[in-house]
Amino acid sequence: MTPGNGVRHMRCPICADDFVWPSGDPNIFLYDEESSRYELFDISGQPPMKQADLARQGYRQCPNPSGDTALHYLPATYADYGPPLVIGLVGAPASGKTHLLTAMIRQAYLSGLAAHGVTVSALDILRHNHFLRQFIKPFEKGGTLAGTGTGVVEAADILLLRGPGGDRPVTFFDVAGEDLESTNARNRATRFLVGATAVIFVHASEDRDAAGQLPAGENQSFDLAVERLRGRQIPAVIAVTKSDRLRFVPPADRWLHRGDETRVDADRIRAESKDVYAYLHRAGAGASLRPFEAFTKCSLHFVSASGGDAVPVDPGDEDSEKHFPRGFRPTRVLEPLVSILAMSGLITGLQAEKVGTP
Ligand SMILES: Nc1nc2c(ncn2[C@@H]2O[C@H](COP(=O)(O)OP(=O)(O)O)[C@@H](O)[C@H]2O)c(=O)[nH]1
Ligand SMILES: [Mg+2]
Ligand SMILES: [Zn+2]
Repeated sequence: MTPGNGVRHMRCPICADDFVWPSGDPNIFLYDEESSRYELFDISGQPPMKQADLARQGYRQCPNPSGDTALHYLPATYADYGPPLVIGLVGAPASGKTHLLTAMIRQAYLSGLAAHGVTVSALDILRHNHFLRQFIKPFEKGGTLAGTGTGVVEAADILLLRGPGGDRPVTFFDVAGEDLESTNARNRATRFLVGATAVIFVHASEDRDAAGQLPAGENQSFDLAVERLRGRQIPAVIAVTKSDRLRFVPPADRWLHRGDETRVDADRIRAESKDVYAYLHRAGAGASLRPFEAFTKCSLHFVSASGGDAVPVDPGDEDSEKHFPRGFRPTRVLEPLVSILAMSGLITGLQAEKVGTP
């Protein structure tokens, strides 16, 4: 990535354009809370310690050479680390993507990856604070999270993960399921797929429609993403979320009872993948298995973001707002991320190298 002359080509996670990173340019943007604006500062006059500190809080404006995206900013230190990871969530509307991502980032932040030698911090501090306020805090209070509006093109969060395989920026995308099902080629919301280095395919177990029926056997969001990613050998995982509904159903119950794993074991991940595969196959959700057929490295996981179904705030009124009165009990939400980190080389070792292989 960094040739001898120090020039570093980067791909912007937001607009997916490639450009030469302006390393050494002392002009960085700092966000001013009062005016809610990014303001340009020349930090070259500052002593080195202060420069480093300002850079950590600062931003660079993406030049977006193809000129197809509204003004956007990246953390000023984005290019100071190893190859960035860009992880996108793909799944039908209301499949549970936002709850899963929230539970996953929250737990990763609470040192949930420490057993794997991985630490987590916010790389884009503004973005992370927004994610914290918008999703993690309401989640902790037991509220249901707002649906993701269509047309979201920004990343949900940009973190710095430090692991045995190096320190790497990790950007997460969580767009609306409706956008993922759109066949409009000009739909910007799914452009993150161009720059994605890994995908979490999210399938909701036992989601029934208004008539109480299980959905028909297709999965348009998966199909469209698989088609667009065809030929790019990136790691993929299939997360069967809302698995709390399967807590009395073998063999899902056995996996859910294990809780978080403390080490990467390729055979165990393969065994869980087989069980999830069999579950989806039996449930008539063969269409949700397409990522497994399309990607050479793929693992499958039972997860639950909330630990149970949301119930109406007013028990007498099915249509009232819903919440989780006993709070959240996320189960195995980090396993899909751990698999991706192993398949991406951030978690290392003989076992990690075998994750996702048949
Ligand atoms: N039982 C159960 N319900 C969930 C879980 N995660 C999300 N839900 C419910 O599924 C609905 C859609 O979730 P959301 O994350 O907004 O889906 P998205 O549209 O894919 O982002 C919400 O009403 C949640 O209450 C879970 O792990 N278990
Ligand atoms: Mg959502
Ligand atoms: Zn950009």
